[in-house]
Amino acid sequence: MVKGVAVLSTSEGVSGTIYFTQEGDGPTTVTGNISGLKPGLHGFHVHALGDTTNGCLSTGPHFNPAAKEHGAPEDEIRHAGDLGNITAGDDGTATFTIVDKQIPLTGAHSIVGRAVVVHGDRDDLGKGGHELSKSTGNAGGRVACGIIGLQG
Ligand SMILES: [Cu+2]
Ligand SMILES: [Zn+2]
Repeated sequence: MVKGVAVLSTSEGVSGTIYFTQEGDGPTTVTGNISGLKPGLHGFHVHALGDTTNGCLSTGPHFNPAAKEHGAPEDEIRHAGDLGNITAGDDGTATFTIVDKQIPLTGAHSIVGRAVVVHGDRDDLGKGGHELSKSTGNAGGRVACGIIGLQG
């Protein structure tokens, strides 16, 4: 079992911790608890870089080793980092579990050392018809992010 963790940091009052586990070559399970969000849906992605020198802006685009267009987690055509949306309740807290096969913690396409990013708006999953739909899901600003590191 390989484990990872990302502690979110932000300038906008959002906080949370995201945990990752992977057994062998199996899917990765992502569990998180994030507070301080606006109620509703928020795009949630793995971005390519673990660089927060300029806050969440410097984490680069969505992690996309297969050079595909943006999509939904269940789509054939998607970025590896496309984890869809998380939902914050009326209290601004999102608690979630995501199981995904494209975000391993080991190997050539490992997400360790990259970043998780939470967006201000809903990810349209590539289907919104906006000029940004096929690249970012038009999910708005980056309200929180954290670098994915190994956990013991
Ligand atoms: Cu993103
Ligand atoms: Zn994407």
